[in-house]
Amino acid sequence: MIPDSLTQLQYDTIYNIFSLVIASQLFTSIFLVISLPRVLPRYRQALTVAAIVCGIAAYHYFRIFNSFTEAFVTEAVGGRGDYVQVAGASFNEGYRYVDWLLTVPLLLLELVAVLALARKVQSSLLTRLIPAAALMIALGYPGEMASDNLTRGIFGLLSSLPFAYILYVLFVELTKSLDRQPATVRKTISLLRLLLLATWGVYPIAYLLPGLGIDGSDAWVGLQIGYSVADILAKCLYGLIIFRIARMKSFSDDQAFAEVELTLEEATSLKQPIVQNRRK
Ligand SMILES: *C/C=C(C)/C=C/C=C(C)/C=C/C1=C(C)CCCC1(C)C
Repeated sequence: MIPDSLTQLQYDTIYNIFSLVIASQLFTSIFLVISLPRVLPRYRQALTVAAIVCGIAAYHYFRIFNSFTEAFVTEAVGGRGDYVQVAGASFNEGYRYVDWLLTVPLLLLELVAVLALARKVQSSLLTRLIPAAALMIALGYPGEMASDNLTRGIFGLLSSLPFAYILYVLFVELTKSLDRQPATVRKTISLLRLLLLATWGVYPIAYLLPGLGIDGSDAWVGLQIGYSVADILAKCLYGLIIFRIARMKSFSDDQAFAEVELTLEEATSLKQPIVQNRRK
């Protein structure tokens, strides 16, 4: 599905988007590591995993970026002209799948870890979510690498089955554990879940583009933009919301910590829900 040539505009757009993804992933990762002391120890695992996810993605985007600049070249003076694939080099679309195979299960781990559920509930969720996530990515890979639309369609469909199962676990099973979370946290978790749905939903749509009869290189550029923007939202923004949840839970668990971290006014306004939580 990789086109033989790209216009100057298409090349520049992809080049700049990849660069944006590297900066976003790298610095979100650093921010999350620096922010570890700003939550209670019991929530640090979730933040560590979030930082690792962004770090892994930053690494893979370096590789993707290099693969892209090696695969497409122009002969035009000053680089103003079409870019064509060099003989002997090709853009490696597979890097994304290596990245997702690691990061998608970790994103689900992040979510479950920040909830700090009872150990049994936690492991029951994870033993279902993690294999389903790995299966979803593994089944998508042969479709993405295939050069015909039929193979692409079949594996896309197969990969959608574990995807549907993940959504079922998150929106039906997980809901049962939410009523034990503090009220403010519950709202943020629902928001996070919607973000997950909205951003993860972009991947299968971008995957479909080459099959929709759009001109080859336009569809491919659309797919790269779709995956890249979704990666920023599903990893960076998601990680930052996890951080916010961990902060809120830290404050509601420990008044002394809230008093150190917040202004006096903010800490006092928290007192009510904290007392209620302690009683439970
Ligand atoms: C950070 C990367 C993330 C969150 C990647 C998520 C990827 C998906 C949800 C991919 C799903 C796919 C389907 C449901 C069908 C077509 C093939 C895939 C792999 C694109």
